[in-house]
Amino acid sequence: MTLIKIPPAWQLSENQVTPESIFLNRRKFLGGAIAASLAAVTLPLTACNNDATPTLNSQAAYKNLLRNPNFPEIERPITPENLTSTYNNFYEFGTGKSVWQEAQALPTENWKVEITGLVKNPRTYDMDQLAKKFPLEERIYRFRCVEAWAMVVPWVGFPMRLLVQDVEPTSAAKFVRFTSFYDPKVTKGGSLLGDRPWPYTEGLRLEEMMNELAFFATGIHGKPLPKQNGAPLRMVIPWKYGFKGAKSIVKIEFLDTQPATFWNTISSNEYDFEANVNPTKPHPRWSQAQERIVSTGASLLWETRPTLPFNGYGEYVAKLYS
Ligand SMILES: Nc1nc2c(c(=O)[nH]1)N[C@H]1C(S)=C(S)[C@@H](COP(=O)(O)O)O[C@H]1N2
Ligand SMILES: [Mo]
Repeated sequence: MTLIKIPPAWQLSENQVTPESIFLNRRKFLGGAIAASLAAVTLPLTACNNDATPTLNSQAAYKNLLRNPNFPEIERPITPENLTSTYNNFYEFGTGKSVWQEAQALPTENWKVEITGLVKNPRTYDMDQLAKKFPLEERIYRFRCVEAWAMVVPWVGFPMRLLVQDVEPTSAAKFVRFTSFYDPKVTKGGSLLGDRPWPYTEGLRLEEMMNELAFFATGIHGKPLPKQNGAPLRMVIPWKYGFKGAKSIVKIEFLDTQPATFWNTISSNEYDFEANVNPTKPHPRWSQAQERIVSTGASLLWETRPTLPFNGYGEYVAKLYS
């Protein structure tokens, strides 16, 4: 009935597997991969479009989610929902970490995302169209803010590469700019920072956007994204610092030159365009060698761990920078 009933071969483990069942699911995956790939050949893929597909904002789209077994639990526990939803950066709504209440002002109904620039098929998607086109999957990713705090987040969404293939960039496209929602009547925290280059924008090289890890999230913890986490659509680039992951995206533009971005424009020596997680490259005002795992209680008491190059994702992305 839903778009996620006929998974590709690699989408076999169930949502919300417990740590103990991970090994079982991996074995099931190895054993089932061949059968599933045969099934993928014989089953009509158009089955995805038959019934009324639940909207990305609705709870129903998040039933029976399939966790991508390439991104299962990692060596760190998943950050609990009460922390991912209350410890945030969203400067449109305020400068502190407790912006979740202010962020409830974000109007996520009838959301549209415009894809424009150097593409053969410019489009404006609403969230239903995105839901029909791109099957949702769950991925557990490390998350590392440039401020040296870290989480482990179970995102739900789809790989950016699928959207790129849908709009077909021309050969002139080399960069992509992502723009967040901004309306000073709503995003009232924006002015607290003084004069800033709003709206929030971020950018990637097209090759980075095409990498397997680059992800659009519509959900978290098996549910639609809360507004404070960037509903209804946000970027997740797990090998880069968190500021590269713009929230509440309204526009995606394919460009031939590197775009100016929010933090890079404000302070280019502190927030470079590339912004890959790198323990050996300190921020001008603090070391990046260690990170603090977001927990309850005083942040000074949080567990620290060594920062991993590319946030632990070198096997996927180091080739982009060699
Ligand atoms: N539009 C917008 N996107 C944003 C930000 C922001 O202030 N505005 N903050 C960034 C930073 S610095 C981080 S660390 C992450 C935080 O995401 P989270 O609150 O979901 O953990 O969002 C990023 N995306
Ligand atoms: Mo951040």
